[in-house]
Amino acid sequence: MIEGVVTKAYSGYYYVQSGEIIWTCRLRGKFRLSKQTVLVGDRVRLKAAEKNTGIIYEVLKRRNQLARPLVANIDQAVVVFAASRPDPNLDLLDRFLILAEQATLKPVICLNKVDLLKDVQELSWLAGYRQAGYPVLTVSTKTGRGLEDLRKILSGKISVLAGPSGVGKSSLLNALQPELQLKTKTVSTKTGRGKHTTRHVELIPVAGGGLVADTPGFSNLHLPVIEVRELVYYFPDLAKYYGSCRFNSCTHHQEPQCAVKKALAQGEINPRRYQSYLRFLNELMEQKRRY
Ligand SMILES: Nc1nc2c(ncn2[C@@H]2O[C@H](COP(=O)(O)OP(=O)(O)OP(=O)(O)O)[C@@H](O)[C@H]2O)c(=O)[nH]1
Ligand SMILES: [Mg+2]
Ligand SMILES: [Zn+2]
Repeated sequence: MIEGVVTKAYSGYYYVQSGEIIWTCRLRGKFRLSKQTVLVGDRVRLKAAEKNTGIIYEVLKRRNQLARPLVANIDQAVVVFAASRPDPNLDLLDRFLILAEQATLKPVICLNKVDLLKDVQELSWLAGYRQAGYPVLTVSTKTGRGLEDLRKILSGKISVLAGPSGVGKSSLLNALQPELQLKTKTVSTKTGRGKHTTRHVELIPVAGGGLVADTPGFSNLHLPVIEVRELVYYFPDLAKYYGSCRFNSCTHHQEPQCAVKKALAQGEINPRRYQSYLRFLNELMEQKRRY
């Protein structure tokens, strides 16, 4: 048996990298029966057939699994937004951070297209994420700014580039490795949105070691099923305080002597992040009422 990593899954075929060879594989029949899914990033065992084709017999235990984009065994999630065209959707960013925390991934925030700004300092919301402890990169494929930082972050790890359509995920990989020639498309001038150019998740080797997944953009994210009282754990900037709330059952909304609200009042928590927390709290309560 040969062991390798699934780098792409496409109309019933699985591409498995083992050393220098990419094996084009089908699944053994029992997978279809057991409905077990095979994801990009999965480590698998395959039996070789002719001309670098094979049959996948076994999927090894997953270390983690990210819900959107759907990938397994990732070391790091880099969430990409554009400074402009399309404008950053911070609600979507906060949702993605929750999905990443749920998969026990440490997210890195990458703001691309900073060449479209007069001054990065004007983005006060970025500081809120730095304050929350997330690493933030400001980059541009047009000017080359920050690309070395991105290269360093990707090197030697298995990473996923996630984010809305049109923010420049594929462009960033092309800028780091021009030989990739990944397809990119201009953002629609009418709607200001991307055109969903990348259609499949694909793990790509990074020069100097590591793999990075280019992925299709998303425009909405559902919150995972989380207990209302546990939501705070997914906000590291709020979670620092909740241990000192008066009530164990505190949801940090209307309860008296809430340490989170006290920190907010003292300017230690970014108000925008707290608003996201309340919005998601509401959404989880709605979810619970419906089911
Ligand atoms: N001004 C500017 N434009 C950029 C930059 N990076 C990418 N673009 C443009 O943004 C558009 C979208 O880029 P893509 O790389 O296709 O975006 P994507 O995130 O891969 O989009 P999907 O594959 O649809 O998810 C292209 O027209 C790029 O030329 C940048 O740093 N500055
Ligand atoms: Mg793309
Ligand atoms: Zn509280």
